[in-house]
Amino acid sequence: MEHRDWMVLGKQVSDWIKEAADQLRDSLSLPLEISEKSAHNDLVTNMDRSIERYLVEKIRTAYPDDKIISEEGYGDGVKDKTGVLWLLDPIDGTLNFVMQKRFFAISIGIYENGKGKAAFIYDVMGDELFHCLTGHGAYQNAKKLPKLTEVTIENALIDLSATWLKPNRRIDEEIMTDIVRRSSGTRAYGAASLELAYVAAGYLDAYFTMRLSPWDYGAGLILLSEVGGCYSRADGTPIDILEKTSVLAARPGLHAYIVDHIQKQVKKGKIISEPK
Ligand code: 2AM
Ligand code: CA
Ligand code: CA
Ligand code: CA
Repeated sequence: MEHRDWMVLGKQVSDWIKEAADQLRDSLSLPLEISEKSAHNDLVTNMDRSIERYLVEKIRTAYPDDKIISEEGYGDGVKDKTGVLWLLDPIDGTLNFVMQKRFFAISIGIYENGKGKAAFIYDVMGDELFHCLTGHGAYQNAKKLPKLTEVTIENALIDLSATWLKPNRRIDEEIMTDIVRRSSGTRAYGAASLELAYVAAGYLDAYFTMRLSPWDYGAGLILLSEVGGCYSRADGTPIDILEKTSVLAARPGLHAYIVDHIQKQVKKGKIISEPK
């Protein structure tokens, strides 16, 4: 493989993202074409497709040997982690994009032979770029993010996507009850990449969700690693970046505490299972 200048790539990707974000902001004054995917609240718009097409073309032109996993179908059918792999979500938080016209992000995580190398999560309307080149620190715009410290559950703000509170077969609703009751409070923002970036930035102490795809969490996990955050599947086992998975991300210490809690609940017979 060619020697890659990650600094050059970092500047390039930031530029592409800013251009794509301009297109997204401009689109807010135009009519959107919206269609449903798996459910009434699982949407895709013409802009999800057009931004993905735009970014995929940039990547393919600059780095023709790289592989891409992306949400809207312009990427590759990727079977293994060898080489350079881009995990790309053109709009993370499509429901927010459609309903709120804010709080959505462009998310790009880049892995080399399975190891996180670079991450970019751009809050389009907030004009906030979270990024890192592995080993060089994580940034929120120009501000370097400090390493994460520990926090007790009583002082923790926990982000939970509430979808699992609806009746479903994959998780018992009570599995997190004690954690939630003991915590300082809960939040849910509806854009997984930003929620992971907020854990990395210390605005949230933990994020827990039952079903994400590689393009949702790819960048966020790299960013989190760079500041010493911890992550795993709900039961504490490792995440495979080619798979749909539950994600539990948190400050060190708190992560172990929540995993331990979930494992005890499972021993008592509560159900938690991974997405297919
Ligand atoms: P998306 O907007 O790119 O689809 C919403 O709580 C968060 O979960 C968003 O980051 C959303 O990404 C993600 N998500 C993953 N799978 C989803 C699904 N099937 N339906 C809606 N949101 C999903
Ligand atoms: Ca989607
Ligand atoms: Ca997403
Ligand atoms: Ca998306």
